[in-house]
Amino acid sequence: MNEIFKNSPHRRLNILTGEWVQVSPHRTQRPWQGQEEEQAAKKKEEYGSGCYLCPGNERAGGNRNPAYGSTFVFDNDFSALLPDTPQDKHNQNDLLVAKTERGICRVICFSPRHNLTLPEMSVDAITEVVELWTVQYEELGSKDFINFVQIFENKGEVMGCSNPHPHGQIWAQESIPEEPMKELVQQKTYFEKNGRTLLSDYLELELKEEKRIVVQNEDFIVIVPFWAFWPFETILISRRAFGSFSDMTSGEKRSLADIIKKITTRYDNLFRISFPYSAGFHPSPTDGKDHPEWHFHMHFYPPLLRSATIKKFRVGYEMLANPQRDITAEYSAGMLRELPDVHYLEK
Ligand code: H2U
Ligand code: ZN
Repeated sequence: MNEIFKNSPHRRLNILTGEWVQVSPHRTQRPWQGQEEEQAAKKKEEYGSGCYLCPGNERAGGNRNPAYGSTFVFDNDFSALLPDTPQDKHNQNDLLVAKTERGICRVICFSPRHNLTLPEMSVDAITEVVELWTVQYEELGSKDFINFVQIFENKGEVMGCSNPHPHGQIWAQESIPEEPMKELVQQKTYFEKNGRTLLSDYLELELKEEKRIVVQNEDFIVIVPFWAFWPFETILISRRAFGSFSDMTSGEKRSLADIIKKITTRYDNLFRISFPYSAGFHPSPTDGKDHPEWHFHMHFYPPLLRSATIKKFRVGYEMLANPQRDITAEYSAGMLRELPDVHYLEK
């Protein structure tokens, strides 16, 4: 890429969604401030008596958790989607359009220990979480009316996470939701034209250029995507082109656990805090069709910009016109790449 792009306003195409991001690198001529507003790391208790996710405790809905020893999954007590919704459609002059939506929402506890987060868990323990995601993807995806299984984690209060106990969610539903739908269109178009998955060709280019790669292992690579919108956004892509959890070998499952530990550790090390984000997988749809175009990946969308407390706001121009960022993807990738693999709390 020409030097012009280093210092001049430009737009970058998100090839997975077909949408553009405005990049304004000239605004970051000011040097990196790097404040480390270290939040007093109060060590939380291993068990929270008031926590609705801890083993043996009662949840808000009145159900009681078993004394689970590793992972635990339950139907969300306040599910946004319900499996037995009666089916109906509404259309008034193509102006007022609605349809009912069936689905299932679940909550997954990653560990019985209240005071852990993914980067603080062992690769073995994270592998158990990967196994559970696989079982859930398969069980929910095999249901007739479930065409997409969205697995995700909200981490940190700024991301609206309601409880520090390590957990994630699953929303499985009838429709393919908006983000995966855009990715389906883009990946399909590319595959039909080139006979290869969009992300394998993208990965090949990134491996050649190297400047946006954060960390990699035998089976997965984490990149700050060329089109990143969030300051420290990353995408985790499998080296091998496969579609979902069901296609992973046991070696790849362990590798996935390993790379998740590596990227989340770097995130925590960046500002020396438990780094907030929303992250989730995009596996192939479970609509009963073949998806040779679909390439398994995971997105991390962290809201922080310059320190533990300075967050990027999606306001003004971004709400009304277009997503925008200042620091380039290359710059963010460099910062994350230079951080150690060992968690700052682990000495
Ligand atoms: P977060 O991942 O954003 O923290 O959300 C936690 C979910 O847990 C939320 O969807 C559910 C909420 O409905 N929940 C239960 O199912 N049972 C409870 O006792 C409290 C929270
Ligand atoms: Zn807890």
